[in-house]
Amino acid sequence: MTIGVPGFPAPGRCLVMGVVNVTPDSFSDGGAWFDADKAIRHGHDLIAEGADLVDVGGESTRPGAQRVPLAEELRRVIPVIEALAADGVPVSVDTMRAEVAEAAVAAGARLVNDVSGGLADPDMARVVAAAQVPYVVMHWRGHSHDMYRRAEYADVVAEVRAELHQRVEAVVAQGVDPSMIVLDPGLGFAKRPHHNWTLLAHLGELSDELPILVGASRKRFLGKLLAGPDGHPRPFIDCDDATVAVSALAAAAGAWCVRVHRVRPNADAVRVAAAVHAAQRGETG
Ligand code: PMM
Repeated sequence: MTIGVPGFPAPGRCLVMGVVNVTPDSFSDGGAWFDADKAIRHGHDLIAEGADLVDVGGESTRPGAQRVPLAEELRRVIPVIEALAADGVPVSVDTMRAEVAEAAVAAGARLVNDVSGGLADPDMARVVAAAQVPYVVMHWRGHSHDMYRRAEYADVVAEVRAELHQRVEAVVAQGVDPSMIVLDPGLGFAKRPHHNWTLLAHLGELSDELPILVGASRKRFLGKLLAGPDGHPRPFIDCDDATVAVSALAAAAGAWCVRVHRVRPNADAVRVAAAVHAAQRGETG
């Protein structure tokens, strides 16, 4: 059973979040939408392809990435969020900074997606609580520049679950409404490939009551799985079919939302998963 989130549709299937990276250096789309007009157009295109919301981010979190100054992050994302929201597009903001989240909500963002789960900025939970918008709390162990150093787990599912629940307790203590929280295992963030596969295999065990978002799209662990005979990982751009497979499996496991770069095939995949689920319940389509 998929658990819902206030303010978002409950269409009886996993939702699809389309990615709009307003960055020059994201590993997954390499600066294609760095220009604001292009980013806005891309957001509309993703909605036309079936996205339920678009996630606008101005800071790359690729492994090894350095931080972007606050003013630059604001300059990148706020005009894009403002324009898309004014056109009625449901927008989330992908940021670790409270000031960016606050400005994004004022510009019309309906959800805050924080890959640090509130750890990067002590003011984030307070801002989200005041804004009364849903909040994605992702599993995170530190900034991208050295995150693989922290990819040590004895039991990755138990540790991610416990660390996420500690974050939930912390942000609820700062005023965030528990019914507004979405959990994310943080695939690729301080995780080796086998950690990501294990988390996907046990998605349903991450929480008994909170909705789950999965971000696997174009990530390196997919490229590594699909390495050719020479052992070189498949380039991220050729990992969209594998992303679709993950979306179908995540949706079948009850995920609330998948975060993806190519929307149409992933929107198809979550509909397939929903049709199978309905048939399992004896409902005919
Ligand atoms: N991954 C990236 C960025 N933001 N947000 C959430 N909630 N979950 C993720 O897994 C996630 C994210 C990195 O991917 P990108 O650079 O291709 O956007």
